[in-house]
Amino acid sequence: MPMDVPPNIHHVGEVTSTMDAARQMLTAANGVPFAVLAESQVRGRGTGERVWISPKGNMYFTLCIPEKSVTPEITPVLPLLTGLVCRAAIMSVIKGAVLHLKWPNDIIYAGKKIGGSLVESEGESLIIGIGMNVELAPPVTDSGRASTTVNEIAAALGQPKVTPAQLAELVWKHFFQMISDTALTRKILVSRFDAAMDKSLSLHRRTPTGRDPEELRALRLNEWGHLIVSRPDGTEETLMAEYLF
Ligand code: BT5
Repeated sequence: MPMDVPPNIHHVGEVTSTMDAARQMLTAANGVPFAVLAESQVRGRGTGERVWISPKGNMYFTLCIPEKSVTPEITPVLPLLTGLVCRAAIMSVIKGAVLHLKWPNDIIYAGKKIGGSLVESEGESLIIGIGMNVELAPPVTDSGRASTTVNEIAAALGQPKVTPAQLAELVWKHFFQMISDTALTRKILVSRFDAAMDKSLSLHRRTPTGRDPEELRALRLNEWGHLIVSRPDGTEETLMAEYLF
């Protein structure tokens, strides 16, 4: 995949979810990378069928690429790559902003959530959904972390507002740059994510009804991109697929 794939982004109004909209366009795309950028979603979703609150004003973006565009070594850590891409996109447009990541799929600023990603597949395509709060920080009611927006960071640093379309183009550019980097191994990617993780956050396992009271702290990632956490008693545990608040 060449480094500079020109943006092929379909702008749409309200959709159920850009994941569904992208699936409907897959056959017509015929293996050519494309993305869908929606104004709002009525059934935006997070991982594990959680709700992604999707009012007009934020970025609802789904990128579709042939699975062969990503090396097999990187595919299992695609959520980590996507987080790094989103962080780089925001930091490229808001000078001096320092964003962090929360394993495995959240973009964090000052302890608050700006966005997250969701990786699915269909046939031989990867479908990568990214939600980022650009203008509106919806109140999060399910014991999730408080939210913030890209434009709150811009305002705090005295810089111009960013639009969802501008951010989507930057995500596209950084995504293709990263997957085209032939020097990028899983080990390098994992160590970059590790360096960008906010290790000060108090983490809680999600349970079917809320959150587990045990407070965990991120320590480091192992070479597979799994998270090693410390428990309150100082013991360590490796998490592979758990989702954390
Ligand atoms: C995610 O899931 O963070 C992945 C979000 C992916 C959304 C994009 S938008 C484009 C594409 N189309 C879709 O339908 N989805 C993708 P997860 O880590 O499971 O986080 C979900 C949790 O985040 C919820 O349970 C809430 O606690 C919180 N949340 C929901 N909406 C939020 C928002 N707008 N801002 C901040 N936090 C939010």
